[in-house]
Amino acid sequence: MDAQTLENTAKAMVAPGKGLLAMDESTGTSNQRFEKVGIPTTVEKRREYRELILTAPRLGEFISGAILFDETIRQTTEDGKPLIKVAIDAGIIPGIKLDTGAKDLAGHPGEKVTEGLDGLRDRIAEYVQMGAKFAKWRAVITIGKDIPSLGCLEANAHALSRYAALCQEGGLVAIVEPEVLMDGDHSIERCYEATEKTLHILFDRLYTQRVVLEQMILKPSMVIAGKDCPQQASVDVVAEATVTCLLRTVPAAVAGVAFLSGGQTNELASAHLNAMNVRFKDILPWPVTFSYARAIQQPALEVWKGEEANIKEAQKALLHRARCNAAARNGEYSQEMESAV
Ligand code: 5MM
Repeated sequence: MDAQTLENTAKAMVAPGKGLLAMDESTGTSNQRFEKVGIPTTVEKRREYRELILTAPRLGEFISGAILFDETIRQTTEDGKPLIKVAIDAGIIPGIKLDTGAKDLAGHPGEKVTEGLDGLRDRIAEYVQMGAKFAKWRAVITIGKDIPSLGCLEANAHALSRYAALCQEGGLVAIVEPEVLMDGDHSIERCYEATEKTLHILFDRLYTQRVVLEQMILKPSMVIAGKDCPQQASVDVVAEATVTCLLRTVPAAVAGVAFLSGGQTNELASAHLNAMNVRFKDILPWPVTFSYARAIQQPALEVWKGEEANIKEAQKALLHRARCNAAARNGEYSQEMESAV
């Protein structure tokens, strides 16, 4: 794969007015989300749901790429069309989750390291053969008493960098996702410190592993107070803290920044992204967009409930969030858009 092709793919993933749809929930996560709304946790229901998403009319107007799970990339629509082909025909670039999950980090109670490096070169070759153009790997960083530790940050940065280098060697754009979790009652200041340290160490390791920054997308969490913190910062404060943190840590050569939503409400995830693009558009060195899972999918899942009769309404709900976030990518989102469903 030549360098220019990877750079072009990365640019297309963060194109104006578009962002990424994360639909790569592993079976366990998908089951948890289905159970909450009473949907049977079967392979067939997951297939139906992913078909509902990828066949949503006009999705490709707002979604540049979709991150798929291994099960999904091998599935077809009810009438036999490969789901990856459905994405491509809708103008959506197909990507694949490559990590195999976050596991307990030995010697570091309460912390995780993401696994999946063994055999990765061969898995990449298979997914490239199937038509994937980019990949994703997520590291999980927890804020708590005396954590995150240096050991956790270094182990995850090492794995993310090895993964990204293998992707580029094999012909995939790498989405590098270090997620600082919102779980807990920590302040926005603590989140800032943890995120800054995470990103400093990560970009040091990406350099060491010779990862080409122009061929990767950073998928960070926003700098935000923990879910249980009584003092939640305003939209403007979150936007400013996040942009400040990224400007201090993320090289300008990175192809783009695509945030995860991390458990924020749908509307706040849109509002925060919008505020960054409105207030800092003149100084952001990279395109700043979304790579949301819950903040795009959740309303659709709740409308669908696993019933065929609800598919069209669920697709409308999905498209609404995709449209709101695509507007936020351009700094054109407004609260009024929420009532225009
Ligand atoms: C879709 O969820 C992804 C992780 O799934 P597993 O934990 O099941 O492996 C996750 O990486 C997701 O892509 C991002 O965190 C974005 O999701 P949110 O919901 O935070 O926007």
